[in-house]
Amino acid sequence: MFSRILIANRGEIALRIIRAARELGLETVCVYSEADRDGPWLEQADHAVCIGSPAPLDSYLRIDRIIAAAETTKADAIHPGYGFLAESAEFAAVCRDCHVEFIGPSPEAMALLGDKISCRRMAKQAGTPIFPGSEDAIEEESEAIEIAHEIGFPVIVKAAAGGGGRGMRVVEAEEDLQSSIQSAQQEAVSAFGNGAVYIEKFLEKARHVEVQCIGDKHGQAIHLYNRDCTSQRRHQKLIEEGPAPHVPDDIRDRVCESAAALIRNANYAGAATCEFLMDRNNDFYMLEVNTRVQVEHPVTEMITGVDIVKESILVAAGEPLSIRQEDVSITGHAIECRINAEDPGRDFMPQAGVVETYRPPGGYGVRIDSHVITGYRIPSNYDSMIAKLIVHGRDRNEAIARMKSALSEFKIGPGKTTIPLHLRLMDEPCFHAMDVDIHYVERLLDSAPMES
Ligand code: MV4
Repeated sequence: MFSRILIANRGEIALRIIRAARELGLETVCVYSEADRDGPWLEQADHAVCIGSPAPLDSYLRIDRIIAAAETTKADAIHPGYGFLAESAEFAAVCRDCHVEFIGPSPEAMALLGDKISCRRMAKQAGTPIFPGSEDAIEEESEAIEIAHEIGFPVIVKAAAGGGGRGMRVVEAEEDLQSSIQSAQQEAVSAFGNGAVYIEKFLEKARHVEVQCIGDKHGQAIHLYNRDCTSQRRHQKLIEEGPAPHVPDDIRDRVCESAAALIRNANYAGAATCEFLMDRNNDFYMLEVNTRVQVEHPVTEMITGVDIVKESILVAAGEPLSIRQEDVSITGHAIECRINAEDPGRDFMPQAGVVETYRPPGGYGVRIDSHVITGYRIPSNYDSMIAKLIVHGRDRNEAIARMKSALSEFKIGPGKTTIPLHLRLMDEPCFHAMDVDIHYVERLLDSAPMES
């Protein structure tokens, strides 16, 4: 087992990792930027090392400085959290070369699943459902036309190295195919340094359902059931819940088991999430695999009782998974609302500045993951998420009622937050009925904007 881990992240996830490490009896080192000098989470760490100026490229993305901090503080492992270097195979490889354990998958497993063309190939072998489409990168316009006619328009052109909605083109008809492939290739080269693109069937209306998985270094991998993340805006999730509502048990189990098989076949150690779209017939199609712990992992912790962050540290240290698949079961329902320092009435304009009022809710079944305290100054350099409010209930209706109560109790100011939007969504009939698709929040906001 490790004795000291370095946390290459900030904010709520840094605090979440500190708490998990402390429970395991491990010391923690946080690296931080000059903008985070007064970060409240740093007080909870055993050591803190400044690694540069506020711009992420000068601090949280500086592999050399993070490794130097690990060496000078004698940390034996690095947890990357999410964002920043979490999905950098290069960072994982440098950690290995420097004899510090990367808390996450091997660079090989990360590369295999991070490239969406090889991930699709792995998924096919594991029996994980994918969209009909190309098996290799598009080399010639003629193959693209052939595949597009096979699967039928509309199709979508995607970058193998893309993700989170970057480098995609929807193509409605053959005459637009070539130009879309070319522009997607160009965008992929400049954004990711890899111009490989592929095509698959485009699905217009769908729900976003994902499967939480975790693997160890002994060839074991299990799933921790699923979450629905359909409530999103511009590829930023707003609400996540689990288990995903209205997925029949037999389909859920089949998809979850296929996701665990994919992770197992990739020799994957650590937490992973397989993302899917689900159509109105409850058919599933894998989109991509996220090779890191996710923002919404608490939803799964609340319904399974598995501490995903602790488990990911243990498997990185070489421990076998502490639970077997047959020991994982779901209790009740959990919902997470992301509280962002943004004004939903002004196109989600970021609200940097001092938090003068911070009164979080509490009570039975309420969990807050946040690094914020009264007087905290939100820097303008980073993500605007300042808290995650997670509630657990015996069923979905109880969880919704508990979320409404907790949201109404949560006071943050003077800057605006997403709390009023969440209160509105918790009352939407379409949310209650799960009569939703990945575009419903944007449609609601277009038809009736929030007040500022
Ligand atoms: C798709 C799709 C429809 N059909 N693929 C967006 C981010 C990346 N993870 C994949 N994405 C999509 N892939 C096919 N074949 C629609 C999206 C998509 C989306 C997916 C999940 C959550 C929100 C989304 C918003 C717009 C588009």
